[in-house]
Amino acid sequence: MNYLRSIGLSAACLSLFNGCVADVAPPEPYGALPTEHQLIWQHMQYYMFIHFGPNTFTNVEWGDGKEDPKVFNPTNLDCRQWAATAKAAGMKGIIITAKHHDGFCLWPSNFSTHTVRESPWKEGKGDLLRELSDACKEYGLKFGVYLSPWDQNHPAYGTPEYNQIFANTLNEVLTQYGEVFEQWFDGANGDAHKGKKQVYDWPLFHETVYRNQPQAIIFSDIGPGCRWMGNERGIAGETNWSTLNVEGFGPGLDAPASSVLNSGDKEGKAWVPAETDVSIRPGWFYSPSTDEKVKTVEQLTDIYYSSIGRNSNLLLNVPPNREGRIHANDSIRLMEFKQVIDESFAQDLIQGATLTASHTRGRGYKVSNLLQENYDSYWATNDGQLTASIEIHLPKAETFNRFLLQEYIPLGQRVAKFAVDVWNESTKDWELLSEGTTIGYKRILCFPQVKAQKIRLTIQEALACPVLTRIGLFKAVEFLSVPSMERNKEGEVTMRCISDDPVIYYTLDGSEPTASSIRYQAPFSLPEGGVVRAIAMIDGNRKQSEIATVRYGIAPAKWKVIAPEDQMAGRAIDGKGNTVARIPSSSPLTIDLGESLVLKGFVYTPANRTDAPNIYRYLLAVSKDNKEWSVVKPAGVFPNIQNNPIAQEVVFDQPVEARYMKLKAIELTHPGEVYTVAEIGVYTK
Ligand code: FUL
Repeated sequence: MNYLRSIGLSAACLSLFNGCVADVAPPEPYGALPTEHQLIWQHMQYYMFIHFGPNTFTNVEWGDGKEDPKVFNPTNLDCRQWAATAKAAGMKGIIITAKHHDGFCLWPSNFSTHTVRESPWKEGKGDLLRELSDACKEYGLKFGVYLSPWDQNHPAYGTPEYNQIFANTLNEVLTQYGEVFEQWFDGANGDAHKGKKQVYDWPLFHETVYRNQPQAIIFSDIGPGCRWMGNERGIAGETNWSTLNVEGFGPGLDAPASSVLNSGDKEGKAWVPAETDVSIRPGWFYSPSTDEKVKTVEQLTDIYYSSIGRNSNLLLNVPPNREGRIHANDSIRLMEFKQVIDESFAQDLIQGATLTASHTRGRGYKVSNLLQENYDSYWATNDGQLTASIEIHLPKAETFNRFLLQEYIPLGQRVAKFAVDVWNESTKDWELLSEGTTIGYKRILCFPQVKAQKIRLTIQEALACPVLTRIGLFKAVEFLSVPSMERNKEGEVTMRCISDDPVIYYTLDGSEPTASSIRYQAPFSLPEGGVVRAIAMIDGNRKQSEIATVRYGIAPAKWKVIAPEDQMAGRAIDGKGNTVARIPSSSPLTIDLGESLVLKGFVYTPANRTDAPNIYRYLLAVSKDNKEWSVVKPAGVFPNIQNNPIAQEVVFDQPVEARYMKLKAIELTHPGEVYTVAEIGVYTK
């Protein structure tokens, strides 16, 4: 009997990842499951994206493939500096844009004549993929490759031959540089509606990847390895299933709606976890104009919680500059960000707590497993037991603002709804602290600081018996929010700070604000525009926020929309970026500036949604009298506006004098009867 029992036990142990003494069989896996490689990838959590190429040197986000390769000439390129920065930032790998939409190859490809070989860098003898893959090996980082199927340079693009050529280039990057952990296929295609059409041979591309790099995770809108999470702002869905229904969908134009990519599909048939790709700067490529616009530590920390804290990996883009180095502003920010995360999660306040569960599967699945760092030891309930609660009793009352949960995903993603309560000693009752839907690999709930000794997690809905591997409680660093600014149509600037009622100081000459700058007391007038920089301080100026910098053009006080004659069109010039004008596609937007101005450029702020019908191609004309028009931009493009709908600043080749301005939409991101304009501005300085 004993003998049989011991055989039974070891069979249960062997059959499971749980690696512990289990006297009951482990839960059956549920639904779609991660592969071994997807699991390894998920544990990576955080890695670097590098956008580098001709666009680095030309101030554009999307080159058109006609650039002279001579523009690519980094003066002091150092991939070891990139790798050292990524390593010090706590990242686990680097993915490089080996070929972006302009077709320029960062390695001397035999299948293109638009490569580093044709550039002056290292007299055409350089190979950037070699240098970066070597640096990654040296620093113990994984190496990944981005390749854009959309290619505006290759003469074969748009013909059936192109697919094989693309597979050949893929073959080159996958065979010459060692192991590739992720192959990134960009679904963006600015020629999708007009221009050259190419039907991609995805089975051929996938086969090429898996033949050479069987472990590689293939990224695209729909995987199969991991998926785009639907926006470039760093915000994964609060509900985020790692499962997705891919049947009938494809990458790019054929992808599911971005809202679906954002949250995945409950009970989706395939395991395609989310990856959050976002840039540390407003654009993906370096530009000197964004040196002061590197995301703040507070913004990066918010992104951490809305990506890694919501069951997604984080792919953070850090674009090297024209020297070929990561700019100090970016690397300093990365280190500060790491310090905040390290500090926030250094001490798990749950250590020493007593945990009691309403249900437990049996030996080997005990609730105290949740306190262990070991991912492979977990707590579970019996099959069919889909709800449960766990009480956490801390040795003493603690103050915390984060609650961390992890599911044991080798057995599938299960939890669909849960709540966290704290025990109120005065009312002698539970009080709801926070609620959530999915957990997945990692979920971090954020809430204002609370002090409690007893906390309760209730799993209210699960697709199969819950299987959790970790609970954590933390007191994370809280920021004094940067001041937010708003300017109305008349040019009056109002500043606000959401936290703590601080003192705000600002400057108008571009210099860094300090406690001796102008103290904000009431809205002030800035009709001619300029740069406003502001900082918030509390505690006798001991605690400071980061600095907010906003550049304003001339205020639209005297402006009128003269076409179309719809009152709603006025929203395009009301000074508010959150009110959106919807203009009939056939109608240009014509604005009377109320006086003659010398214009140096303009800015189009689109509706901030990836599914909005924003302007992609446009024509811009100006006039002194509303009769004779001269065209300033006959064929303008707002690159990447669909995926990254941020303000589009356009600088004119030379200043023009005008009283009237006409913006005509030539092509929309989503063709239809209307297009959207949140705001139009002009620069005169
Ligand atoms: C987008 C591209 O169009 C951008 O240029 C960038 O590469 C981003 C990561 O993906 O779809």
